[in-house]
Formats: sequence, structure tokens, C-alpha cells
Amino acid sequence: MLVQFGESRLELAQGDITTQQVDAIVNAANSGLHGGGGVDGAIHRAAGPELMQETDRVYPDGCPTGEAVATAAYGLPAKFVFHAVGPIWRGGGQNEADLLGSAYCRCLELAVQHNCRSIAFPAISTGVYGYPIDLAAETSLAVVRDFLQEQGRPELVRFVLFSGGSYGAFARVLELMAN
Ligand code: AR6
Repeated sequence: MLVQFGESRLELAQGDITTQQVDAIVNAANSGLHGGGGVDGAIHRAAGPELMQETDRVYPDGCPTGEAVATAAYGLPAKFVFHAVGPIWRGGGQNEADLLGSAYCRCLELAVQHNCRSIAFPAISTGVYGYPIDLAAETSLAVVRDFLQEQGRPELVRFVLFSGGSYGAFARVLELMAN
């Protein structure tokens, strides 16, 4: 699914983010940047050990929730990995939506700073961190839409959803936004 916002395209795809041919891919990391399971594990396996060496060396204090940091992408087809830390879902009253939106926004700012024309996101916080997929889709897509409408770049933002269920949730929200 594809929707145009000004000069930029917002796309939804189902699949594995590690194979994406884009300038930057986003990792759903933890605040220690210690690696883990889910998309984080898949990205570190595909990139190789240099990725962890760089996060350990350059970001020894990790990254706060709602923020993101950039590294090279090593064995991945992308040029950069942006390590974003989404919130753990605690029922919705702990500022989760703002923190999730902020994690996306920081990645889009990093894309602009690093002259990335294209960026791919996973559905941050919707796995181990337990964020309900429908609510995550609303917040994530609204933040990206607003950024593209205001900044006019990057040229392409692609959400790479791992399961049919998460693709469906994002597609339903994007369809409403496009009409
Ligand atoms: N490509 C795209 N999406 C994926 C992939 C993949 N290869 N693998 C999983 N997903 P999660 P979180 C989806 O748990 O909730 C880690 O241990 C997955 O289906 O990876 O932000 C970190 O180290 C889900 O929809 O990240 C942190 O400790 C989405 O990616 C913690 O988990 C996010 O699920 C972060 O939890």
C-alpha cells in the first residue's frame, strides 16, 4: 500500500526489515543498546558483530526511551541503522504515545541530518514491549504523516510489518488517513 504526502511516499510492506534496500533501517532497541530478540536480534545477526562494537564504543550510556541514535549498517544493504527506543506498554497512562511518537520523530530527524532519501521502520514497541498494534499504528502513522507534510522529506518512508496481522492494522489506519 502506498500513499503520497506532498513530495514524499509512505509505503506499507509485509516482510523482513533486514533485506530492505533503503538508506536507513530502524531498529527497535532497548535503552541499554544491548541487543536482544525480535527485530533487534535479526538486525544484529544480519549486520554482524561490528554493529554491537560500534554501539558499545560510541554509545556506552545507551539511549533513553523516546530517542534514537545512528550507526553504520555493516553487513546490511542499508547505509545506516537508527536504533530507536520505544516505550514499554504499561496500560497507556505512562506517556507511552508521546514516547512512541518521539522515537519515530527522532529517526526522521536523523534521516534528514544524514541525507537519507529512504528509511524503513518496523512497528516499534509492538513485540516484546507489548504496545497494542492498533494504537501503535495510529500514533506511528500520524507522526510520520505530519513530519512528511511539514518537512517534505525523506522521499520514501516504508513500514515493514512482520506479520499479516500487523500489516492489516497499519493498512486500516492508513486507509482512513488517505481518505
Ligand atoms: N523485520 C520486521 N519486523 C520484525 C522483524 C523483522 N525481521 N522481527 C520482528 N519484527 P520487537 P519491541 C516485528 O519485539 O516491541 C528486543 O529484545 C515484531 O513482529 O522486536 O520494540 C529489544 O532488544 C513486532 O511487530 O521490539 C528490546 O529489548 C515489531 O517488530 C525489545 O525487544 C517489534 O517487536 C524491544 O521491543
